[in-house]
Amino acid sequence: MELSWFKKGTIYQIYPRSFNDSNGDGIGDLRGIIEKLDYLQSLNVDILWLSPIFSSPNDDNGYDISDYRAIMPEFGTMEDFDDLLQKTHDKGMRLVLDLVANHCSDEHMWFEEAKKSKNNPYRDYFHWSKPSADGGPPNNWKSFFGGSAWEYDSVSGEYYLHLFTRKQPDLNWKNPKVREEMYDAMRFWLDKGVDGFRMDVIPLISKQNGYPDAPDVGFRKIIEDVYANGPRLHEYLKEMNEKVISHYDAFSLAEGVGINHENANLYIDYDRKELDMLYHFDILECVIVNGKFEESSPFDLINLKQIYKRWRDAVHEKGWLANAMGNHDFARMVSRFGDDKEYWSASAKMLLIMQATQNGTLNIYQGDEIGMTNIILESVDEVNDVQSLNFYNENLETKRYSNESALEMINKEGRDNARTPIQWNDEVNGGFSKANPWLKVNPNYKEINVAKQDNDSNSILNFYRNLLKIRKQNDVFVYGDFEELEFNNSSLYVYKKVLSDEEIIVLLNFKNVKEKVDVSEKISKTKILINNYDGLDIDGKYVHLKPYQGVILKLEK
Ligand code: TEU
Ligand code: CA
Repeated sequence: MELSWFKKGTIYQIYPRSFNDSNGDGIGDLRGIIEKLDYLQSLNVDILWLSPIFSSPNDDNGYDISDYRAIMPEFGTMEDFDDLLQKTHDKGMRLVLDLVANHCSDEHMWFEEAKKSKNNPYRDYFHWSKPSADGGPPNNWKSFFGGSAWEYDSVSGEYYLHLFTRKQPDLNWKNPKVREEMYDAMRFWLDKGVDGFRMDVIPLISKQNGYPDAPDVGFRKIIEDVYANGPRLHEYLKEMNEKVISHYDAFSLAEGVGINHENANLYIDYDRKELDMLYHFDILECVIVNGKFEESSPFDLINLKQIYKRWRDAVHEKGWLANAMGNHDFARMVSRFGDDKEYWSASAKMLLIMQATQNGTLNIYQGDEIGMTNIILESVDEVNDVQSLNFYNENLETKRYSNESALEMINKEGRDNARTPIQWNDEVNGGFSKANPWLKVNPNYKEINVAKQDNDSNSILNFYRNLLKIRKQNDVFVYGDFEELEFNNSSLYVYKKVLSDEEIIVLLNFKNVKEKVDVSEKISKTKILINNYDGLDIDGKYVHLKPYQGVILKLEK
């Protein structure tokens, strides 16, 4: 097994807009991140991943890039970036950027040129198609953010493809010039010393020939079968690896939209030399049936265990996964999978124990280390996220739900939940900014903030610090073989990890009541390595776990 720095390292995702505002304009920025590097180092994380920091009109908060080699002025300057990179490295951490290669902004020079005429040299940088016979869009493809994926261009009488918003035209990867442009942009950052890329919706870059209609199946299935995994995808990924990534000590992390456990190895099998790792959507979407703001299913622990198992079995020794339960696209982890009220602290810690002991690179999203929770937006005027707004506006027309229900759904699942400013202290705006922030601060900042938890040895924050440190010292967390115990237990997740003579046993209670399990024999020669409560209640042959209790036991030699 190849032991690379990115396997053992913990990734911490920063959403720069919401992280820390250094100049008082209400928007987080690069200097703001520099100010917090000591804090980040104190977390014992190793790799910082920045959501897009490039020039952008911010239709989708930076995921619509208008210049791949320029820093968004709101975030700072290139000097600020160079300084951030240098200081991150000085502290022994790595920095990775977000590569949005599937689409750019409609305000990118390429698109501005392309729409001038059918003969423009940039025309073929994008996907254009004639209207269908009735004058409508060329096919039935839907955008991820609602409505048709095609937008009419009156100048040429053709439609262009945008799988996301109409301000995010999809790039045509069939065009070798597009590929070279993207590789050059990657080299530009890698030459500066950047340590890799998280690759936004990378499975979507190759489109089906002739743009055939999608079958009438759920949206998730359409993504897998039609939008992702296109005919030339792996050729492009190999080329990207061969021409760019392989020349640097840098990794590629795919956002695994549309990747399932059956085709995952095509992306990450070491021998194929395409991508280094991926994070899939099965955990992130385990309660989502077809798509966000639609029907959802209740959380089911056995289902979660099955997902982890089938991915473990599928990629075992062939490739590597990253593990995430939250990011800027989903509601807050503790609100979705834990209990953000009575057992807030215990459940946030328990969820970390689970992720830190699963196979794969641990991926943490900003704010989860202090247990930040979902926010309640009081009216649609407070909503920022384009996905949520599109859903709301579409619903105004279809009237499928009442406006109140639509807002409730946004509050439950919407992306703004994860994007509220980081709560640094109990001062105005949670210490994020002196000015009115671009997105409302969660009013619970007086109770939940970094400063308060910094001084509390029992806090979620100090639990993260401690667990991440222990993880670094115990290779079994990362490389151990996973052995499931009590698989059919729907309240408790119990497993063992073994690496030669190192062994840990993990006991996790996913219920808000006490649960018992008979593992006394197995744990007789162990000592507690980490525990989110004081003490472990062992009575005869049973171990009793408190609500959301999580414990890691280590076999004593
Ligand atoms: O996300 C792609 C993606 O699949 C998400 O749109 C996801 O389906 C959705 O948020 C969950 O309901 C990436 C970025 O992470 C996201 O922020 C961007 O909006 C999107 O690509 C377009 O670049
Ligand atoms: Ca700022």
